[in-house]
Amino acid sequence: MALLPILEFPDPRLRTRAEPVQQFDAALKRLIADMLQTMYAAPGIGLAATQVNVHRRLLVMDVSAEKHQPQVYINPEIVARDGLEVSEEGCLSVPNVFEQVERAARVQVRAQDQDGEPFERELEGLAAVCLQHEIDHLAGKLFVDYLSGLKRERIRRKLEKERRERVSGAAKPAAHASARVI
Ligand code: GNR
Ligand code: NI
Repeated sequence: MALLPILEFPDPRLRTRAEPVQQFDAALKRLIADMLQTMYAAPGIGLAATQVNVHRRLLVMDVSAEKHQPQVYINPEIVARDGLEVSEEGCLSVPNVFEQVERAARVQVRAQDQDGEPFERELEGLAAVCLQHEIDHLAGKLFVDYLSGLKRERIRRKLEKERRERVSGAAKPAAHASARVI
């Protein structure tokens, strides 16, 4: 298993539309295992393939308290939605940003499992929110797209500043590094 790097807003690769999964093979099972490990390590409650720069229609989630109920959705489609609910969302691709987003309160999803077997499931609460958030990723959409342009620009500037500081901080040796090695 491997931890996969997660793309961060405003990386343009997050805007890619994912293509359907067609091969239910060993490589797909390895990708699912890697995505679950990456999601649990982050830690997050969901992860879409788009976020790890794989542009295929697949996502994983685990909204259980104990984090032992992995769910895998391949080629997911929402076939029915009902009600509206506002809740606070975050995203591993938009670190440390939390904003209110309105979504359908309940959804019915049709998808395939890792062997290609079709199934349908009704979700509500956090699972419904998470699934809609992940399906958006597969269409190149981020939760910040529901905010005002002004708010999104502010978030973009904050993340780009943090990234610049991370990069220059990593390049700079610690003040007493040479004293320590000698
Ligand atoms: O870990 C995550 N938490 C979360 C909280 C509220 C609404 C959606 C999410 S999904 C997010 C992980 C992630 O970025 N998935 O794409
Ligand atoms: Ni996300």
